This record gives sequence, C-alpha cells and structure tokens, in this order.
Amino acid sequence: MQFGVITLFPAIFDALQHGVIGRALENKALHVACFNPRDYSTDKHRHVDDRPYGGGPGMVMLAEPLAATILAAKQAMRPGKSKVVYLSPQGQPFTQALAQQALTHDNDVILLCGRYEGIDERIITEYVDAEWSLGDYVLSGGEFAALAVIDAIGRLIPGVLGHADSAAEDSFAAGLLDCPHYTRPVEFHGQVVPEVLLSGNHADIAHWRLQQSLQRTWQRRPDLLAAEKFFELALTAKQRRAIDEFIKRKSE
Ligand code: 4F9
Repeated sequence: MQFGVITLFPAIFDALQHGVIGRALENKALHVACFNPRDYSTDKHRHVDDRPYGGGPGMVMLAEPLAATILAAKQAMRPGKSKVVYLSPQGQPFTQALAQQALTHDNDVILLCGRYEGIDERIITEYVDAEWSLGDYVLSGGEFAALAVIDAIGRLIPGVLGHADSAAEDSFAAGLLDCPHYTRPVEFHGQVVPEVLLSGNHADIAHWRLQQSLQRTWQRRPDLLAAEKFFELALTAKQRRAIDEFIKRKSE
C-alpha cells in the first residue's frame, strides 16, 4: 500500500522517520510520497491560493494547481487503484474501523492537505473520493491529520509491527479502551501492581484485563458500548459472554 500526500509543507512528513513507522519506510513495507502544489503552479509567481469569492478573511487554495498535483500523484500510484481523501472537520469521523477498511480495500491513498481557509469546492466535487475528520476541532492545515492517518493505517500493514506488539492486541482492535499496564518495580511511590498480574495464571490475567477494559469503557466512553457497535466487535464467544454479563450487571 502506498500513500501520496498533497501538501505545501512536505518537510512535516519527515516526522514519519521515527519508531515503527520509520522502520516500515526503511524496509519498504510502507511508501509515502509527497507532491507539492507549488511545483504544479503555472503562473510566474507560483501562486497556490487566492482571495475567496464573496469576500471574508483568509485565502482559498486554487483549483488549477491542486488538480495538476492530484493527477501527478495518481500517476505515481498503482493505475486505477488510488483514492483521494481530503482531510477536514467536515469529513466522516476517522476511526479504527475506517483504518482497517482502508487497508482491506487495498487502494493507494492520496491524502489531500488543505491550508488557509480550505480548498476550492470544485476540487472536492471532481476529485475527492472521501472526506475524513480526526475530530471536532480546527487545525492549521490537514498535515497533522494526514500524519495520524498514515500512522494508524501503516501500523496495521502486516509485518510493520513485530509479533511482540501485534496490532490485534491494541485496545480499539476489540472496540474497547485499553486496560492498565505495569512494569517493574512492584511498588512505586506506595502504589503496588495488582496481584493477579504477578500470579502467573494466564486465564485469570486475561479475565482481569478484559474486566478493566470494560470498566474503563463503561465509565469513560459509554458510546463505544452501544448495542449496534457491540454487535460489530471482533470478539470470542467467551469475551462476548463476559461483556454481556458486565453490561447486564451495570444496568441493574
Ligand atoms: C482535518 C481537522 C481533519 C480535523 C484540516 C483544518 C482537520 C483540518 N480533522 N482542520 N484543516
């Protein structure tokens, strides 16, 4: 899977050269190529933005250089296998499920990053296949959202994470919040590690972790336990029973 990124600030994507994603780029398990609209601007001052029709503050990214940049990015991706995604607060919420789907569909993903007040709407109409939002807040541009999307999808690519930190073990993989984690020492500033984690009983430990995940999800993000979401979770029959019982107990 390849990522193309359309950005006026390609240096921001140097941030991907660290940790597991950095290693994936080195190993070529993951590919990220930036395309700068400035390089596709045809006027002599290399303009990429202009004032908005109808007036108001700020600038809007010009359609012409963006269209040329999108076509160049598409040509660098696998033929007929790329999707253009615009990152904006108006988009569909980007979730773990969406990250998983993007990987399963095996398209190359061209992430379009806007700056200023945004991009000419006609680019969205003609070229954009999906619009994703990271959350209900405004950033100075789409770049930091694109970094998060590349990280979230990239770590799902087989071989990017080692067996030790397999993505299947991640909190949201099961649709629940993560359980607490501890390492040495057994006592820190008067706080001790829960005894079950020292017991060596793997069944008891798995049960405790699931209970902790459920407790936290119930308290902090009850929306994640909504019936329709619960239905979609990738759970074992045993986990499903444990959650059923937990919710029943809490609802009484
Ligand atoms: C993109 C905000 C994705 C949240 C892009 C300004 C953005 C954003 N999620 N804000 N440009």
